[in-house]
Amino acid sequence: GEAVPPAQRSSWASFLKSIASVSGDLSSMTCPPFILSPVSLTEFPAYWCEHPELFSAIADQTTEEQRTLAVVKWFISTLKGQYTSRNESMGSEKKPLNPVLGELFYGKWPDLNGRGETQLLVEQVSHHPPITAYAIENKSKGVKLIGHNAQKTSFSGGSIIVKQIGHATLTVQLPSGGVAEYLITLPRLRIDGLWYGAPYIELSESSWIISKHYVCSVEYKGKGYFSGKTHSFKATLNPAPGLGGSLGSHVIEGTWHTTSKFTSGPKSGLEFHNVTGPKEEVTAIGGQTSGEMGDFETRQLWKLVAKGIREGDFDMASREKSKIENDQRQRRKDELAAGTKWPLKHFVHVDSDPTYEQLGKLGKISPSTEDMYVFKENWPPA
Ligand code: 0T9
Repeated sequence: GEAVPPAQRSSWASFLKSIASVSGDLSSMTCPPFILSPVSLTEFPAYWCEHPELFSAIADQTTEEQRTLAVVKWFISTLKGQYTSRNESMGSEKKPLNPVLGELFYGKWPDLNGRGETQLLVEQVSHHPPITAYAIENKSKGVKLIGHNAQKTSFSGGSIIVKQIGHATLTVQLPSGGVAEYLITLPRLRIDGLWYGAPYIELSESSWIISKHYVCSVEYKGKGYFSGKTHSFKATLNPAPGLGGSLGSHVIEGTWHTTSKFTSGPKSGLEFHNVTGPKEEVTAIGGQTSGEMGDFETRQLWKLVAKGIREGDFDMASREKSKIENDQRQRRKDELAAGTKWPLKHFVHVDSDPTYEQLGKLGKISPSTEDMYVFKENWPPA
């Protein structure tokens, strides 16, 4: 392909050959250097809050209908960062650093214009398969997102198909004293452009946002489908079964990386979301404070590997990466010998999630149950 540096063409070709045969987990495969990203997957949950004001606005709504629309608007507005930002910052999708067990990333978005501070906490809760758990919370507004994600990959028609495993739950503390809960599931990804060495993501199939009042399905299509445009979506919001009455239905259509509008319902014709403006990067915290997070803070841990990748010193990058991997292997060996297990810091694994099961029934969600990582609430000391 055109984007592949001449010296790396044969290694890219053999990488492509091997992904066709390896299925399930691509995270630990060796790639040619041009496709490596210096950023670990533990930093990805920050994409959920690139628009902190949309996250906090969820708390400011006064009706179920408005609150649901605010949740959907925040969700759709995160997709641009989640799925196109590596193309924008690095020219194509790249292979992220594969987090080690116990890797941590903490961050925050400051209080501005009364929206309150939002905190981010991420922990790598499994290495094989890779599973990342996160908590994002705006305490002053009472809005909290807890979730985890993993991927199952396969190869089909020249593309990598990524099935996302895991889900998130958004909770909102209501002035009445109650709590509104929203189950959020994740779309399927297709990674195209591999042949040319310029991978990019398109979303497909559907994901859901479900509360006890509303069921919202989001359908994703790429070029050549209902709008003919890349990154198209159609969100359909309907009152949960048996809850017609005062709750209205809405359909929203557009492209998730730009704008969308209501195409059916009482707001038909009005703009829904618009992410053509600036986004807000997270401020990483703890990278400089050793001790509490120590060497497991992601930017600390990967510092020299990332430097090597950024500066084109791939010998250093791979040497430093091997050091990290050897250290991990030794830790697992020691734990096995001692009959101990690496303790998770912020999460507890449970086999099923009642919120997922109950709300999931209202949509066409499979599987019917999923495990989850319960957040222990021991927020890092300031
Ligand atoms: C959760 C997101 C996820 C993580 C990444 C598939 C992928 C790892 C998972 C799903 C976030 O909320 C959203 C965005 C991008 C996803 C990554 C894209 C990607 O390519 C990697 C996989 C593991 C690879 O690195 C495949 C090999 C590579 C050469 C293709 C660029």
